This record gives sequence, C-alpha cells and structure tokens, in this order.
Amino acid sequence: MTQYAMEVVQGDITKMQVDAIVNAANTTLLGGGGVDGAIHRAAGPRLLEECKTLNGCPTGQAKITGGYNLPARHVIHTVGPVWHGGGQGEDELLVGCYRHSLRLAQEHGLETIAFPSISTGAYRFPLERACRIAVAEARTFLAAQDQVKKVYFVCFSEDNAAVYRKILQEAQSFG
Ligand code: AR6
Repeated sequence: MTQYAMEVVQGDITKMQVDAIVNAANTTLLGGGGVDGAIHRAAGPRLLEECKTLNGCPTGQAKITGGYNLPARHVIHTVGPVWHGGGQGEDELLVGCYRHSLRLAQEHGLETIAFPSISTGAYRFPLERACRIAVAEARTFLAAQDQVKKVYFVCFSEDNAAVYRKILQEAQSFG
C-alpha cells in the first residue's frame, strides 16, 4: 500500500490540487521568501489575515489554515529547523514537522497532502538527510492509518526531485 502512496513531483507546489499543501514557514507565520512567499502570493492576502490570528508556531510544530485562492483546500504551515551542523536537535525537529503536519491532515479528514522540501533552502538542512527523514516519516504514518491516502513530495528543481526519487526507491525496495 505504502508503495503507491508516496510520489515525487517536480514543479511548483502552489499548483497542486490536493487537500492540503504544506508551507515551510518561519515561527512568525507572517510570510517570507522561498516557498512561503510563493504560497502567500498564490493564496492572496486573506491567507496572511488568517495567519495573523494564529500567534505564530514553534519550530517542529504545525498549524492549518484555508487555502483561499490556491487549488489546495488548506495550507498546513510548519516551521523547519535552521541547520546548525546537526548537533542541536535538527533531525528531531524536522521529524516533528512531518509528523505534526500529517496528524493535522488526519484530524481534519484530509486524504491528499503535498510537502515541499522543508528546511533545505534558506534553512540549509542537508538535502539527502532531510529527504530520508521525510520519506521515513511519511511511510510510517501511511502504514499506521487509513485517513491520509497520498503524500506528494514536490521539488522545485529536477536535481532535488532526482534525490527524492532515489531515496523513495531505496525505501520501497526494503519493503
Ligand atoms: N514549490 C515547491 N518548492 C519550492 C517552491 C515552490 N513554489 N519555491 C521554493 N521551493 P525554502 P526553508 C523549494 O527556503 O529552507 C522562508 O523565507 C526550494 O527550492 O522555501 O524551510 C520562510 O519564511 C527548497 O528546495 O524553505 C522561512 O523564513 C525548498 O522549497 C525560511 O524561508 C525549501 O526552501 C524557511 O526556509
């Protein structure tokens, strides 16, 4: 089942027609650059208005809003760790991002969710290491419940998508 429940997509996450896209936000939840900026631009100003009511979000946690002008019905905002060399709990915090985002999707009765490569841009988390965490968390989660049926990993660049495909294949070949 998990073999078909994860898929790598190369492209712009704001175009995804899913129940929720995940935003790689910062603790203010008030917008920024990268994928965060792209999501706010595509969703329109009402997204920021709703974000202002949330009082931010701690690193490793997640909060949900509407999707407004996006094709996605919801945005799940999570805050990845800034990479400081790996000795400051970065792995566990990134695990938290995936786990809490997936739990929110489950609690809201959502079936499809798309993740960007959280923390691997401005926050400099090493890509392969982040990707292994993403795939492992999604795989464990999908195997443990029936509500969330499909997880997309959306990579802006073809290089990043190739890394995700390789790691997804490795994970699947181990059953
Ligand atoms: N669709 C899919 N992926 C994208 C898109 C897009 N439209 N745009 C960028 N990416 P980053 P972070 C990729 O820096 O490292 C913001 O200012 C990008 O190529 O967006 O978690 C926030 O407000 C990279 O692979 O997120 C925070 O302050 C990945 O998304 C900070 O950046 C993540 O890069 C968060 O940094």
